[in-house]
Amino acid sequence: MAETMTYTVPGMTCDHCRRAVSAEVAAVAGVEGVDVDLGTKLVTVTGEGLDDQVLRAAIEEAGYEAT
Ligand SMILES: [Cu+2]
Repeated sequence: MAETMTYTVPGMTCDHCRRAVSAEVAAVAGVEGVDVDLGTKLVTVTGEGLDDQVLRAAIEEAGYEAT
């Protein structure tokens, strides 16, 4: 059963940010898709068995903070 997690990441401002966050989050186990909307600062993650703590850590690893 696919699930969706959404995070607000205010620090994302440009395409570089989008790619950095997408790459880190996409590497997390269970993640099947990542969508970054720079307008709303929303990161939407789809996949199976998603772990909130691990996803937040991946966003931080990219250099950003999920609020
Ligand atoms: Cu940027």
